[in-house]
Amino acid sequence: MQNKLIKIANDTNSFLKRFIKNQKKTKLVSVMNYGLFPGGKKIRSKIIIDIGYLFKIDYKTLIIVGAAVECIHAYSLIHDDLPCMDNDDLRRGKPSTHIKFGEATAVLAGNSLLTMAFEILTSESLKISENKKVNLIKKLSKCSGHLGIAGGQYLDLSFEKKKISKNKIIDMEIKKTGKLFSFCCMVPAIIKDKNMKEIKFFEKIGAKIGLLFQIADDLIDYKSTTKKAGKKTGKDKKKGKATLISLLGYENAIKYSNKIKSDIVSDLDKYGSKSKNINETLNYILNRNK
Ligand code: GRG
Repeated sequence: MQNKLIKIANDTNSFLKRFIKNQKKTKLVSVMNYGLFPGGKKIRSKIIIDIGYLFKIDYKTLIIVGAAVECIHAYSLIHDDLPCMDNDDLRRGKPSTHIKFGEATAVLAGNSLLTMAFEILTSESLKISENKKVNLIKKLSKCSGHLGIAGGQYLDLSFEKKKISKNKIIDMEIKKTGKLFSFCCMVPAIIKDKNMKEIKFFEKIGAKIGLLFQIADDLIDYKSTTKKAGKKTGKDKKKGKATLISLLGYENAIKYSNKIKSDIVSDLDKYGSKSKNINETLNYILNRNK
């Protein structure tokens, strides 16, 4: 698994470096590079590749769409670390972007990464029809805005230090984290021109993967160390974050995440042995320590 992630990370970063090199150099681009490279685990790209494998989609196409997703993800992390959001000074084992370059510059680099995602999806290097590009952009923009990541982040901040129900926590986590995973899971079905029903099926799989991912992330915050995680841990409790661990307790949150994992595995059972790659990724998500 680790070797596969390293290959995907190398291929994604090579694409992104080439893409940025072909643009005019600006001061802001070096700040964007700081947020993007070497980057994180590339788990979202791995999921695009795994689901793409179910439909035999060309690897390069999937890497390019994954690169766009990684830009949105890097943007969300830069903004998430700002003092007005989660106020974290360490990210991916190095000072957060605003610590290194200042808040205003970090905001602008984040915004520029957001728009770069859409530049990538419209670029000529992505060899799919214009119609499919529009469909990908439609979904990605919806997953990123008030119905998705930004809306989920708003709920996350507004839930701090309040008693929040399980359903509301799940809704917030599916928006904040799950929507980008939903997009990743829908990409292959969109590229293969599948019908709405099948696209919706993958959207739901992505929401479950996102929830699983967020619970694992909360478990890392709860039990791991800053050194291992490359970001500050033990923050959720201090900030009074509404998480499934704070509501259900550590053991029950683990039980719940195992149940979500088995649900996803049985949802994908119909793809037979082709689903072994995505199943391997689910195990990685649950057992990772960073
Ligand atoms: C990005 C549209 C948009 C809006 C910004 C700040 C914000 C609004 C949203 C924050 C979303 C956020 C940070 C969700 C948490 C997701 C999460 C668990 C991130 C960690 O992902 P990993 O572990 O990170 O994949 P690496 O470093 O490995 O890439």
